[in-house]
Amino acid sequence: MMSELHTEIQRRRTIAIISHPDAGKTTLTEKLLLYSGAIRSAGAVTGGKHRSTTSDWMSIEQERGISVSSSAMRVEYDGYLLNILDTPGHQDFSEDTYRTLMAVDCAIMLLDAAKGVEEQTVKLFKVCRDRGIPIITFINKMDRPALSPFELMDNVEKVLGITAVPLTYPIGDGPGFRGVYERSSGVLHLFEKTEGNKHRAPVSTKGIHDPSFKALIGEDAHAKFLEEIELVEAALPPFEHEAFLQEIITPVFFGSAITNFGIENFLQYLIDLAPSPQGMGSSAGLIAPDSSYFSGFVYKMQANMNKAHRDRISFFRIVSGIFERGMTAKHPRSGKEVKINYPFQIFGQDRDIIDVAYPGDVIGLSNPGTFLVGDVLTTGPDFTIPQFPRFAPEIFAKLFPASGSFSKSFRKGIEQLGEEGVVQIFSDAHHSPTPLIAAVGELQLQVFQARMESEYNEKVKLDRLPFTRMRWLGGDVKPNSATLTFAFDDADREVILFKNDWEIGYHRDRTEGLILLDKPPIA
Ligand SMILES: Nc1nc2c(ncn2[C@@H]2O[C@H](COP(=O)(O)OP(=O)(O)OP(=O)(O)O)[C@@H](O)[C@H]2O)c(=O)[nH]1
Ligand SMILES: [Mg+2]
Repeated sequence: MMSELHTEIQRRRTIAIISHPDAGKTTLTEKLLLYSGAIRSAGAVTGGKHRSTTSDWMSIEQERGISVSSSAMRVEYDGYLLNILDTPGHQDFSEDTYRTLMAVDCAIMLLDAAKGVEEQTVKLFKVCRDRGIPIITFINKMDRPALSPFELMDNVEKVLGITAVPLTYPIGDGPGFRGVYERSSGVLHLFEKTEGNKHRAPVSTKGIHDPSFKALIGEDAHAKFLEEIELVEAALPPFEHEAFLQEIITPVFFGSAITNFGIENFLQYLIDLAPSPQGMGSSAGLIAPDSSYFSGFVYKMQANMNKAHRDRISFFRIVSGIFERGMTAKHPRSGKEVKINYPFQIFGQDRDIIDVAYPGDVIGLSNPGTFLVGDVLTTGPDFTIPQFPRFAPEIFAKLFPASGSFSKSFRKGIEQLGEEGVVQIFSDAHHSPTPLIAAVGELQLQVFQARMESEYNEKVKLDRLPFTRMRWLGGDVKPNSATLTFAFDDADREVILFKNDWEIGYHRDRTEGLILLDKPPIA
């Protein structure tokens, strides 16, 4: 039993793919699925007519070609099991991305080779650092004119403060990008494009002095390339796995997800580099993956993943022990025992019932109404995990059904999408049926409207409200003002909406004992 658990832990890797919008996360995810054999032909996120990838399965994602929600995929490669979580890059959806980062042991940080480290990458990098997640860097879009490899590595070191150690080195860039040089073996991996990039790119491996390689790129380019490699070997620190795990260095890879150049090699490195499932810090101390009891937590909710089922799935990361279908576990938040009869293995939009799962696995649970993000299940001691990040909303609107009638599906849509965190839902001071919705960014409102229409068949109208701040009351003292707008959150805690920071300060100065919090008070 224990040795089964150890073996299964050792062969698992749970990894999130993160970056600034548009660096190619979804495209890379799709290609990792292709190269691991999980899919036969890769869909694409392109400007073209056919837009479909495994991880961007929502219709709004396919229409717009951006990810709005994180998704989970599982692949098997070389005897290893990888749980790959693709995340949205846009900052309006970063709450979802931050939650996903709670569920992984390693992150792939993508950079656009022409742009280097971008604003959103910096924020996500910091979250990984805070959580102690080691980071593998993949420099993508080498098939486009790129910054030089040295500029890119310098950029990573200066902006992020981590030592960049390339394990591969690109051969050319833009139309002249041929493949990558693998430093550990000294071997060149030269690729050829395929029609539509749907299938594996044919690869040939050669030595660096091979005459056919010299002929391929030309004598001058060859001489320059040899010089660069010499410089790399002389100037760069060696790669040390321990320093990577401690986030002192990040291994760097170069490639082009769209043309499949540099992917196979990268997949192998992912398995070698990424740590196996780690324990989780909790109120009961560190929960080790090889604990004798089963435990884990919900990091995400998603409604209507599958038109045939129309249900809500809780994405659950297993932290310790062996999970078996039909087992009963304690749900400490409610104090109840929960039986899990329908655990799923998730693959983008698809799902299969699974019978057994191990630490590191992300499984889908369908227990309607039982779980919220952050909930724990355990067959051992009760524990809670650190609070999930919650962002203070800055955009507010009053919500109406366009039809004028408050139907059952209107209420259901609000409840379920609110639970998912697509937007935050508040009721007004009179608990009237027209709720207030709150969001961090504009795109969230658009996604909410689109999903209300496509998933709940409800056209909704939003009347924007002139507020930019919301605060929870941290005590009994309330500001005495007839002009302020009060509301209640999903747990019936009172909040106040403000037009700006100045207004917050104004009331703080005039009301003795007033406590205003930008996060819900901890119960
Ligand atoms: N030239 C080139 N384009 C690429 C490459 N990888 C992705 N793209 C294109 O870049 C655009 C964005 O790709 P996505 O994979 O959707 O990027 P993403 O990081 O998932 O974007 P978000 O999830 O919205 O943050 C698409 O048009 C892709 O076709 C690449 O290696 N080379
Ligand atoms: Mg994406």
